[in-house]
Amino acid sequence: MNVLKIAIQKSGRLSEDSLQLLKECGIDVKNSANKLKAQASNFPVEVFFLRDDDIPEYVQDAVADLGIVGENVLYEKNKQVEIVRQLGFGKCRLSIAIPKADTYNENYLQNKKIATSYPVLVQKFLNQKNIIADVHEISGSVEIAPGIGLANAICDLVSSGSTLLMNGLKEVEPILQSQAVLVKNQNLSAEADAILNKLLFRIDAVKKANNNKYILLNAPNDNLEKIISLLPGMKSPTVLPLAQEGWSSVHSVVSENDFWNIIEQLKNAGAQGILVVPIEKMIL
Ligand code: PRT
Ligand code: ZN
Repeated sequence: MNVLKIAIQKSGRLSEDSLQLLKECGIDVKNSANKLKAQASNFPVEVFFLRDDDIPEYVQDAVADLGIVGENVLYEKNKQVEIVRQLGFGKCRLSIAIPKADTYNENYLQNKKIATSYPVLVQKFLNQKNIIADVHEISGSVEIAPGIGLANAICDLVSSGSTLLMNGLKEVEPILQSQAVLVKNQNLSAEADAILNKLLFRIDAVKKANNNKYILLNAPNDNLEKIISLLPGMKSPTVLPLAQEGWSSVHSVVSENDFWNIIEQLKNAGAQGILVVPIEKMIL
């Protein structure tokens, strides 16, 4: 074995982000529409293009060493694989939804019929809540089930909520938060594990870079200490004198999460000419 086999979704909501992640890791994969697999030209991986539902089983059975799949599919299929990273894309939630006009309470689902493509996860939720209900598995267009009298409620993936809205439904109970994850076979060879570690090093650098911004600003020297205290940076900020006396240029890294908050505080502390630029890779 000298290549790591990675299964990703062939065509669907996770395909583009999965290929983009590999690309940002410097792995060049050509995705042509009818191909089942493709070998990267500059890294020892081979990419398999599959239906997302099949990925957990293929990774469990070592047809592929790794896979990228939504947590919703992973937990529904319940296969023996190990999650190695959450990837931060494909975010959605699996939720119970009911007709808009109905009032929801904890007894609502009792003895009702629930349509879903996720019978295992729905049954688990019902068991936890001690609710007896009829779980009706359908494979697509779950949201139309109440409207055509097939079910009283549904359980489906939601991201913006507009599909529910358009079908006269409302979300009443999220039962699972989901995002795409990287999973691995539980018995990887030492050789495969070594390639995986190289890949994870790159994925972590890309994820960190995406979660951070490089910031440059001009600071009056009188307020330099205050401004530096707002910018912890990787070690500490870089401070360079400006040509104009009494001013310095300060460079640092800020996290996407507290970005706007920090910018406001920096402005209040007298910072000017603030530039914020994306970071491509970040290695600590
Ligand atoms: O052909 P294949 O089996 O590979 O693809 P698929 O049709 O089963 O899956 P696909 O491409 O639709 O979704 C792949 C994965 O993307 C899912 O398993 C989730 O992990 C993730 N994901 C993220 C979503 C959504 N967001 C999402 N909104 N998957 C589906 N939806 C659907 C949902 O089912 C509903 O129909 O979008 C609609 C709701 O969207 P909003 O924005 O209107 O709320
Ligand atoms: Zn699918």
